Amino acid sequence: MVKPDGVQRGLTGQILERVEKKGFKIVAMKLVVMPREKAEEHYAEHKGKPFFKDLVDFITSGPSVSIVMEGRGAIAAMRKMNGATNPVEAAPGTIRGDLGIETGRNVVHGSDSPASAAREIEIHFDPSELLDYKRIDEAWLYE
Ligand code: D4T
Repeated sequence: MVKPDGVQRGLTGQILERVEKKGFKIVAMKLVVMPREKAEEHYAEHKGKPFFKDLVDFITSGPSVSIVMEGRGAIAAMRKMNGATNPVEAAPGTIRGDLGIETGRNVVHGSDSPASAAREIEIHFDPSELLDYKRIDEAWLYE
């Protein structure tokens, strides 16, 4: 997900470009202002933590771009590409390392396991919004 700070700062294109250039296939994508209930469900694991309200306020504060992407090792690779949660600790070359400063404005979110990806996809998308197609470069991306 490109969070509202990423959208407002005009970073959506370059973030999606990194995903596409890496070779991952985007199979669903939408621009939405997340409804509060969905945001609370998305961040359910953080309920009760001191930053929960600010996090939900922020994530619902404007449009965000949600995508579903696929590829070998996609979850771990995307987490690495996103960089550490705190952007000042994120390595240069990562999205947060290159584009962010504060944890509460860390530009992107990525699912951290197949189980959380499945859970989050269900929150953000209807199954009919996930598209099944082949990228023409697949034969050159995979052995
Ligand atoms: P997300 O979930 O957005 O990809 O971030 P991470 O997986 O890298 O980090 P997380 O779940 O620990 O935190 C979720 C979200 O909460 C914000 N946050 C986090 C915050 O505002 N203050 C904090 O102290 C922490 C730990 C940033 C990301």
